[in-house]
Formats: sequence, structure tokens, C-alpha cells
Amino acid sequence: MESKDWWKEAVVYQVYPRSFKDGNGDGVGDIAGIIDKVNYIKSLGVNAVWINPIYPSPNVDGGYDISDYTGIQPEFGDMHDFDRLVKVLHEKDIKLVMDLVLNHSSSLHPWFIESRKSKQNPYRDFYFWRPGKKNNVPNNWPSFFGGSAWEFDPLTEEYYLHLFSKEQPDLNWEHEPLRTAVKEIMRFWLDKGVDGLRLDVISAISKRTDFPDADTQDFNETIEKYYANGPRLKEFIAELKQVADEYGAFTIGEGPGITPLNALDYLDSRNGLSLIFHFGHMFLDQGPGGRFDPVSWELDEFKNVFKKWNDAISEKGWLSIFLGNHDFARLVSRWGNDKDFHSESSKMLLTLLLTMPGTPFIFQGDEIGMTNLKLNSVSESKDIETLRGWEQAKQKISEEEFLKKVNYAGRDNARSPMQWDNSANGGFTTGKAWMTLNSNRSVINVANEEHDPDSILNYFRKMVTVRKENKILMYGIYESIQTDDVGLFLYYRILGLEKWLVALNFSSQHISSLFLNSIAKERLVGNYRQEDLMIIRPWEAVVFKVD
Ligand code: TEU
Ligand code: CA
Repeated sequence: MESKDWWKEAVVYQVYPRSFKDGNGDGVGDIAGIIDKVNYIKSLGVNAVWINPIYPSPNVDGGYDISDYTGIQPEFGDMHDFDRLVKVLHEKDIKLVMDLVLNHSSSLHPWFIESRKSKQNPYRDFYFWRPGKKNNVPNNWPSFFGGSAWEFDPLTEEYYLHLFSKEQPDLNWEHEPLRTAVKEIMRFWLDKGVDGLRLDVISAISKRTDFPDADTQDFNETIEKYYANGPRLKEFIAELKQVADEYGAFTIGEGPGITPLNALDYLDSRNGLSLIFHFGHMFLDQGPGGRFDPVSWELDEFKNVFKKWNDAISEKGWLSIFLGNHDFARLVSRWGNDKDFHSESSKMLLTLLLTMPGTPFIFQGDEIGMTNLKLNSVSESKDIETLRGWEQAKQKISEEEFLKKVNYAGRDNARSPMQWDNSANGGFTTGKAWMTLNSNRSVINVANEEHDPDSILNYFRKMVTVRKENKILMYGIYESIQTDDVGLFLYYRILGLEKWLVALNFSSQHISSLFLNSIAKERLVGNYRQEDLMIIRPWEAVVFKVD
């Protein structure tokens, strides 16, 4: 049951370097800024930090278009700064997880510059090149960022594949020299003391390389059937795992297209990854058109996702859990009520995050209740997915209508600078911030919450301690509870003879639950100060000990 794997008992804090803290006043977050805030990170009680890509990049997609896999983006600092970061984190007993983007590189990477030069170039097969069909794209695959997943290159008059932007050509994992090069990149960072790797879009490193037309219009279905879960996936994952095992390194795969049915393919105890991020809950409010086709979501669907994934993985693998990251809206705005019950619903969602089975990942700013950003024009967006989405949408809807979707589901929401204090730029920078700051930064910030015993920040710290001091929350089995209490999410955590019950109210209503009132229980912790054993209040979270 209990194991030597540190990551099973960890809480991981995700830092989006560009927006975390600016150390040199140029308006862009950097490594020096992270070092400056390591004591704050330590104060959260987390055990590890996952930082988004900090490699040289033209920054077409927030650094997920890498042009040099073994360097540091000059805006973020240099390798000396990186070495200092590793040292400072390790001195504070905090692990470092780096983000490796191995499904695609930047089109400015030397490999691609070579590859496109000629069909005979030694790097040609590092990427997927195909002749078109009657002067058209090789198939009907759409890009994540709109338009075709194929770009014509006049130099050799062929098309290359890019599941994301045309500046992010897909790497051809079928080609062994590419896999050898990737393994060297992993060793470079693991030799520098990195403790783990977050593997971007790892589900797509083996895809349908016969490139048939997609037979569906549903984008998430297309990912699942054609882009991800390809025939050589387990083989390629096993090769990565072999390198990770040379260092005892932790690996977490990010996987659009991973399903409860194939999840264990990624998590094989000998040849698989430590963890995966699944997106079962993260696409609930996305219609067939994807992110900018928002649909309403039901709490029952949300609950079912946790049950389904727990049933699929908990026996033989280890779950991860997250409610937000740099790719999604702020958790309190998306799943909670950031208007009338901002504090209660933030704390309720953090309770879910820290009482569910699996390693919790908290995105910077969610520990203080940061909310969605309100863009007033598409041109304010810094996100290629929004900008390209508007290129597609502008043919059909007004900018105002599109902005409603962006302000609900767009990735800028999570990427506005971290809010540290009441000073001009929320303490993020002394210069001009690279992107819009949230207008509520003078209210929602670390300084305002640091010494308030009732703040979201101190509730988060308390819940991290509760989790780390109680093995039941790390190793206990998860049992969902079905009642007819609309709005309530109830589940047990059971370890040996110990049994806890978590009650979460996902509504603004007071709920008197017959089920809850029928059982003997002792309140252990919750997001309301006063105890009320008979009524569950709006957005209330309570953890009970039950006999
Ligand atoms: O995201 C890939 C992915 O899972 C997408 O569903 C993601 O949510 C993205 O926003 C497209 O909708 C990873 C990174 O997390 C993301 O920031 C990058 O843009 C993407 O890969 C390409 O590297
Ligand atoms: Ca800077």
C-alpha cells in the first residue's frame, strides 16, 4: 500500500514562469523571480514544483514550440540561473519537474530547418512529410488551433504535419534517430538534477501514420481515434521509462485522448509512466467544436468522471488530480461561484483537490482564489489558441459574442500575472507586465491573505497539512456516495478501520440531507468557521470522521 515513491505523497505546485514573478523589471516572469519566491512556495507545504517550458522558443505557443531543447529562454535567464533554481529548491526539499514537449518542436528548431531543405536531408524523417492529394492537403485532420493540421512547404513541394500550430511541426517518433535524440535531451536535464518530467501531449507520439481521413466531426473523438493512442505507443513510452529509470525520475504524461479504457496502457508498472493527466472533467463543458463551443455541465457528470477514472486506475496505477492549469479557466470561475461565494467555493474546490485519491496539482494563483480575466478585445489576448480561434469564428459571430466564450474558457484566464500584493502591478513586476493583469489584484493577492486566518491561502495550507498528516487521504480507497441531494458531491475515503466522509456543496443553496443527518459523524475540517451538523451551507465543504 505505502510505497517509496515520493510523488504518491506529494502535492505539486505548477508555476507558469512567464506570469509568476518578474525578477529584473522587464515585465516578463523569470527564473530569478521563482528563486525569489521559493520561501512562499515552501510555505504552501507542497513537495514539488512543475514549471512550464523555459527553453529557447519563438514563443508562438507560450514556449510549447521549442527551438533548443537544452538551453534556457534568454527572457527567463540563463543556465546559471537554472542551476541556482535546482539548488535552492533542493535545499528546501522541493523537487523540480520540468515540462518536455516531445510531440513537436518549433519550426525554427535546427532539425526542422534541415528537414525542410530537401527530401534527402538526413533530418527529413525527423518530421512527417507527405505529398498532397491533387494539390490538396493529405487528409482532413484539423489542428488544435484551427485550420488544417497540414502545411504546404514550397521548397520541396510537400506538406508537413502539425497537430498544433504550423510553427509546431510534429516529430516523427517512428524514426529511431529522433527517439535517440529525445533520450539524450531527457538525460541532459536529469543529469542536472531534475527530479521529474511532465511529458506534453505524450498520448500523440504514436499516431495513425497511415493518415486516413477522420470519420468524425467531433474534435475530441478525432484526437482519441487518430492523433493519440497509436499502435506503437506502449513501445515508445517504455523507451522513455527506461531513461527515467536510470535516474529514478518521476514522469507524468499529459494526454488528450487518453480514456479510462486505455489509461493503463500508459501506466504499466514496469514500462509505463508514474502518472498521467486525464481530461475527463476538463472537456465536460466543451461541445463538439472544442474550447470555444462551451456547453453547460452537470454535477452528476462531474461526479461520474471521478468515479470512472478512479475505477479505471486506482487498482493498478496512481491517479493525478487537477482542476485547472495554464490551459484552462480559473477553477473558482469555472466550477465555483466567483461572484457571491468566491471564498467559500474556492475553499470547497481546494478541499476536493486535497481529499481525492491521486497526486494533487495546484496551479499558481488558485491557492489564493485568483479568478478569470476579463478581456475587452480579442487583440488583448496573448494566446494563439484564442487568436486563431477568432480567425475561424469571425466569419460567423461578432467579437462580443466570441469574447464571451473566451472570457469563459480561454487560456488567457489562467495566464494573467500572479497577484502578490496591493502595489501597481500586483507585485508581479516593476515594469510593464507582458499581459493584462486582473483588475481584482488589489483585493485578491498573497499579501492580503498571508495573515488572515480565514483566507483561501491559509485554508489551502491547512488542507495540505491535513492531507499530508492523514494517510487515509493519500492511500484510502475512494467510494462515491449516491443520494438524491441535488448539488451535493459526497464520497468516502476508507483506510483500514478508518472512514472519512467528504461533503461538498456545489450550489448556492442550503441543503438538509437526510443521508448526512442519518449518520453519526464528527466534523474534522471545513470551509465554514462555525459548525452546523444539520445543514450543508452554500458551497460548504466538510470532512467528517464517520464510524
Ligand atoms: O496541451 C495539449 C492539450 O491537452 C490540449 O487539449 C490543450 O488543452 C490545449 O489548450 C489545446 O486545447 C499541451 C500544453 O499544455 C498546451 O499549453 C500546448 O498549447 C499544447 O500542448 C501544444 O504543445
Ligand atoms: Ca523578467
